[in-house]
Amino acid sequence: MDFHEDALQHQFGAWGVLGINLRAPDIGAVLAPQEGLYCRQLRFGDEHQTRLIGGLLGGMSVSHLNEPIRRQSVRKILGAVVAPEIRIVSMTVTEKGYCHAPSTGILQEGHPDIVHDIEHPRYPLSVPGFVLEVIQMRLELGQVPPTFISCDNVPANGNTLKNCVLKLAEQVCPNLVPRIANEVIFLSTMVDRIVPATREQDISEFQSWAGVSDAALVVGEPYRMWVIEDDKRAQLPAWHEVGALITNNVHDYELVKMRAVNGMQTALAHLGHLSNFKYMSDVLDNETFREFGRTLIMEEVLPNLPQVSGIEPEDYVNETVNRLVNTAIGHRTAQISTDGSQKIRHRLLDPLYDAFKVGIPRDGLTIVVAAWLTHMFKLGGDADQKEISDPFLSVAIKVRAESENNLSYFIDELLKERTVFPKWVNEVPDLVSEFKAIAAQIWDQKIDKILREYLNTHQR
Ligand code: CS2
Repeated sequence: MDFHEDALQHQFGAWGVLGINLRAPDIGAVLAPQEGLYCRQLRFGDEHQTRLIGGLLGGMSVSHLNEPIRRQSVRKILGAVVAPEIRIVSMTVTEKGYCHAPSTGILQEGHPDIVHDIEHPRYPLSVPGFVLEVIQMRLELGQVPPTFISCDNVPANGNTLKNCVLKLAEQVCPNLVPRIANEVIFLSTMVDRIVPATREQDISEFQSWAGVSDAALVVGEPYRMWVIEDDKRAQLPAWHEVGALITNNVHDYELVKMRAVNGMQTALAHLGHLSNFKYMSDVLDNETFREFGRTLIMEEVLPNLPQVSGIEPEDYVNETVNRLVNTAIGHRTAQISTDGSQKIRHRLLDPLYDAFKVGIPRDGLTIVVAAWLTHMFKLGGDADQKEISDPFLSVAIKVRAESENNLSYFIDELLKERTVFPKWVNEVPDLVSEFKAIAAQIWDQKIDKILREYLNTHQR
């Protein structure tokens, strides 16, 4: 919303925003008493900068009270989105929201929400199901569908969404497939700002400072970057006038951000969570962890990243470290570790494979994947934990039970899961045995020792 507010300030136009939540919380109920207004607060150290966001015209949410009410709320939302004045549907869905296999990017047709949406396309549960229904309704009315803009951490997110929607359309409305493929605009974007889930503590601090309570408060860091795929057919607000970059090179920006920023976050979040650090700033406060994160990205990831204009690689990594140090935003290691199975391919596994192929060090990446496997072993043994959710957790719980607490067996079995792990994981020489050896040490609480040894052999 920040870029959008800037764009409205720069060039006011008919570009209001309707917020829609397909899952909790009920954005309409939260925003109604505040007349659609909320604040976003950027924090770094002791500094903060607060802005009242005015471009949001209202909010709607799917109700999950029961199925008839859910269906009613879904149709109401679809009715609002299908109105011709809606020209853009931008979305930030989590990695799992695409219902695709992270290892291939292809829609999982057996996913329960997709099975549902094939049977009941008018009352969709999934994001691809919603998008398809909006497109169908617009085309039935003889109107141009809106432009879909994906704003999340799925690489080639626009294309991924398009492919998922097309795959679903093959089942639901095969006659529309060519029109969707040729006429509907799906834009990919790279978006970067750390915005942790708002805590009660943030709301009460804000209240003491501002004298008013804001139930919809958003707290984030000052840094921001938004890179949008250039498609001359799309009509967009003046985002490009206020710092958003429109380019036909969005993929390279995504790759750099995904592997350097998100890669470092995921690596340190899993290691940090296993070491009982609550916040990322606590992890970064520890010199061994911080230097491990920096060295890992500098030596094992940067050499395989493309050059993109405006980004100087080493400065970018140092800036990333400085962003993660930020103690003023409470980014929980558990939040980043959530849905790790959906994140590790692009953030850690692909960089590991690339490092292996060109023959540069990959031992740090091996450590962090081993940490993720150990993390899953730990979570798989604790069916009652609620801190971290992951669609893959049920598999981890099952395999952990079958393993009779044998970590090595657990790793062998987990690596067979092709929705998460590409085949090459079992083909890179020694990789699996390295995972097992490191995981055993991590399980013995030797993370600090492992990271120190790594740093000793990677003295810069
Ligand atoms: C984080 C991201 O929770 C996560 O997976 O890695 O939300 C991250 O903070 C943003 O992508 C930063 O732009």
